[in-house]
Amino acid sequence: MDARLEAIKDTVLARNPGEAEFHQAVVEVFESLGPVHDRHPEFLEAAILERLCEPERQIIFRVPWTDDAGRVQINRGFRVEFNSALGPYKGGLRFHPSVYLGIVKFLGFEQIFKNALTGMPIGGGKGGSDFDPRGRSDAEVMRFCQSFMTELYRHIGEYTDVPAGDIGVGGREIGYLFGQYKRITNRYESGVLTGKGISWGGSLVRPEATGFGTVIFTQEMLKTRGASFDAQRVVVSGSGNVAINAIAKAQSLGAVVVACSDSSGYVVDESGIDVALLREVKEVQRGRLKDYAERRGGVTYVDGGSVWDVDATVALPCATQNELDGAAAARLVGNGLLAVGEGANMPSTRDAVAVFQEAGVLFGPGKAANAGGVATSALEMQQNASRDSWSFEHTEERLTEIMVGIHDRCAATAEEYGEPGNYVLGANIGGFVKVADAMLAQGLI
Ligand code: NDP
Ligand code: 2IT
Repeated sequence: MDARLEAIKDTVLARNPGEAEFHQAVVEVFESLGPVHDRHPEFLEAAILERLCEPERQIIFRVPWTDDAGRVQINRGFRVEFNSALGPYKGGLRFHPSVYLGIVKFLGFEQIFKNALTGMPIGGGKGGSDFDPRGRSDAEVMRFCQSFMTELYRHIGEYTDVPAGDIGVGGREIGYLFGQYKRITNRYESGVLTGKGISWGGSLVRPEATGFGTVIFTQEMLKTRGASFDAQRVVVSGSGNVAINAIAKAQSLGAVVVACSDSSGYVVDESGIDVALLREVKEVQRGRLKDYAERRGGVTYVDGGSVWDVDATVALPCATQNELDGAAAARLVGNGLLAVGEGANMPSTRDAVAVFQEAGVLFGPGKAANAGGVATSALEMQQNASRDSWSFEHTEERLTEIMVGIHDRCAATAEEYGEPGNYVLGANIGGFVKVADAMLAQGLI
């Protein structure tokens, strides 16, 4: 790392102790930014990096609620409003027991650059709670969401901060959150949340957008080697919103997705995952992948283990951070891997990224490859602002244009900085310069 940046990085790490994931995200970005500061010493003079690493605002609050047995439960809620240089804070809410400030900050930090890369007018933020929705009734989830919003409502707004979904937060949760916001504020402020239901202000394609976008980005990377998804053997991790829609899109382009996973195990389905059945088991019944395996029949279900043991030509990690380590990356490379498109945020460890890059595997980092979700959220905001709703075809066309644009911008930036094919460098520099320019223009705030 550039020595000037190293000193700033050390200060950032020291003043945010114990936030391992945030440290990882910061270090990865800083490693790309040396050459930018050679060209733009004004960024150093204006302390752009120091300011970027310090969220504009961090909110931590108590979320009390009662479970179905009448017992009082207490969770912790977070919203980190990281950077508003390009637009209102924008980013999802994650409900998962592992959530703590370090996770929310890594996600919010990544979101700044991701949102800049989309070319849409959105700043970066993220939030969530250590609430675990798994095994909770609809009534419990509703009471939790209502309590969460009873604090959050005062911090958000169409022009201020616009949350959406992430792990554990989908259409059901956004519905309860929106209902409570509307009730407290007495405003039908559609643009305050994205990922809404289609009949009450949501956008077509938003549910599919992250997974679809990841595959579109990966397809663009494959094209640079004269390849496509057709006949690729694909492994996807996770079986949630992003994973299911990545599987659907990859298979629609002629790939065979032979495996996917959840936190309990993975399934190998050599004839290709049955997306309709997977949707029914996961989205309608809120079941487990094991249930899919039982209903599908003739497939292998592995309890525990690593889905990355399954050989593939394309890997799409779509579950969670640090789920693919150096050893898994080496196994995948040994098995003939061509490309990785990150549907999740930071799913590959730093070791894994190094293994992929040294082996010449096409590697699309999450902040570029999974930007289709937030980009379509921005399209939802556009539709809300103009009180309009677009067709599926039109919205998907916009998503495709945006993903191809992100790919091309990352590729062109990597080339401009002398490292053609390095999408990590391209994404970090491309996103950073846009935000840094805006921060410079807006003065010391
Ligand atoms: P979902 O809650 O719909 O699905 C998450 C999936 O990942 C589930 O299969 C879950 O398994 C698995 N998973 C979650 N945590 C772990 C863990 N600690 N270990 C192993 N498996 C785990 O979330 P999404 O699909 O929305 O999100 C997946 C990833 O994509 C996240 O990294 C998210 O930040 C990222 N992302 C999401 C976007 C969106 O629009 N939703 C946009 C951009 C990125 P189980 O059910 O067993 O917990
Ligand atoms: O990580 C992400 O980009 C998301 N969870 C989606 C954020 C959004 O505002 O749609």
